[in-house]
Amino acid sequence: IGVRRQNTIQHRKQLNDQMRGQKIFQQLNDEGIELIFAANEGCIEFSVIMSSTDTLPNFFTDIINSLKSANVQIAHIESRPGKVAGLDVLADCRATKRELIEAASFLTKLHNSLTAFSVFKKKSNEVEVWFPRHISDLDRCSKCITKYEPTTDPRHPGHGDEEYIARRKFLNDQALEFQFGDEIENVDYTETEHATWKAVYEKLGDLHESHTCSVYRDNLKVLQEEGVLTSDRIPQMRDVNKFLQKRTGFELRPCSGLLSARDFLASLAFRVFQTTTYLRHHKSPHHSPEPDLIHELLGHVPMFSDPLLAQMSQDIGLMSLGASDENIEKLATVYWFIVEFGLCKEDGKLKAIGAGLLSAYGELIHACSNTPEHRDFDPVVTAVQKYEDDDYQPLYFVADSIHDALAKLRKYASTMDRPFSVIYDPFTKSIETIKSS
Ligand code: HBI
Ligand code: FE
Repeated sequence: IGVRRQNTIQHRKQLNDQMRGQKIFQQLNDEGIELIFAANEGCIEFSVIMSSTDTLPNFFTDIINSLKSANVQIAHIESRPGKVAGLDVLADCRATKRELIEAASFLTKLHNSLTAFSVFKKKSNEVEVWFPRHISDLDRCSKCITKYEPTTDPRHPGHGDEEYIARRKFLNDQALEFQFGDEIENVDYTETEHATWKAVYEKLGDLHESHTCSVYRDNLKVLQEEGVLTSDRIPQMRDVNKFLQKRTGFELRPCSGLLSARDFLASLAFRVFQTTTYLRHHKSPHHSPEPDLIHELLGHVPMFSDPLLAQMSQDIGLMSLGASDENIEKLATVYWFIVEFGLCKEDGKLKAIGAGLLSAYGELIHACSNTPEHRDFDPVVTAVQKYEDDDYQPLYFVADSIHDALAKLRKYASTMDRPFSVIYDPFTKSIETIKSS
C-alpha cells in the first residue's frame, strides 16, 4: 500500500482557501499523491482522516452516507475539533481501492467544505510482543513494579525502619545480579529473620489439619521429613530446588520484588518460579502486603511439588506468552484466584489450595469461614472478576479439586485467541511456535 503523506496545516489551509468539494479530491490526485495503492484490488484496512469546516451533525451524516454508498465498512469512527477549524473525523475502515475512491468522490460532491481526505495504512493491532523462547531469556524478565515499597509506602510494616529497608535492598540487589546458569548464592539469614520464619511456621501449623488441602499437607510432610523445611532454620533456595527438581521439575529463581504480571507469568511457562529472598518485617509476622520468602516457601513450594498444580501453573504461563495486555490481565486474575487464593472442597469442607492463604494465618481462617462469598471456579467468570489486593478478599472461588481446575483451565485455554500456538520442549527448555492458519 502506498500511503500519502499527511497534510501539513499549511497545506490544509491552502486547500481550504483555494478549493472546495470535488476539486480537493482531484488536487490530491493531481499532485501525484496517491490516495491508496494496493498491489491488488482486494480489501485493505486503513484509517482515514476527513476534515471539514462544517459542524458535526451535517458532516458526520455525510461521511456515513458516502462510505455506506460506496460499500466501505466502518470499524470505528470518532471526531475531534479540527486543528485548523471545524471538525476532524477519523475512521478505521475496510474497503477496496475502488470503493474508497468512490466514497471520497461521493463525499466531495456532498460536502462542500471538505478540506482534507487523508488515508493511512492502519496500524496493525497484532503488534508482536517479545517473549522468552528459552529459559535463559528469563534474564530479561525481571521487571519489577513498585507497590507497597517500605521506602515510600506508610502501609508497609517496614516503613521508616532503615535497617529493614537496607536489608531488603541488599537481598534484592543480590537477586537482581542472578543470571541463568549461575549457582544460586546461599543467604546468611539473621537471627531476627529465622525467628520471624519460626513464628509464622509454627502458628500456621495449627491450621494445617483443619484448613489446608491434602495436597498441601502431604507435600509439606515430605518436605519436613526430608529436612528441607524445618521450623528452626530458613532453608536455602538451592536445597529447595533439589527437592522440587525431583518432584515436578519446578525451580525457584531469585527475583527482587513484585514483578510485572507478564514477566512473572512468562517464567512459569518454563517451570521457573521467580522468588523473593527478603522476609516480611518482624513486627508483623502474620501479614505481609507483598510477596516475601515466607510466602514463597510455605505457600507455594509445597503446592509446586504437586504434578497437577505444577502443570496448571505452567499452562497459565504458556498461555501468557505473546498474549495481548487484556489476556495477560485475565490470566493474572485466574492465577490470583486459583494459585494464590483458591479453595477446594474436601470431605464437604472448604480447604485452601492458594499460596496466599496457605501463608497467611488470618486470611486462611477468613477464607474458609462463612463470612466471604464462595463461588464455583469457572475460568471464564473468574478471569474478569475484580480482586482486592490490600485487604482480605470478599469473594473466593472454589474448585472441586486441582484436577478439576486444570481441566477447566485447559478448556478455557482453547478459547484464548493468539495467532500462533506454543509448544514447550522440556529437553531444551525452549518454546516453539506454530502459526495458526
Ligand atoms: N511477582 N515476585 C512476584 N511474586 C508473585 O507472586 C507475583 C508477582 N507478580 C505478579 C503476581 N504475582 C500475580 O499477582 C499475578 O499478577 C500473576
Ligand atoms: Fe504468590
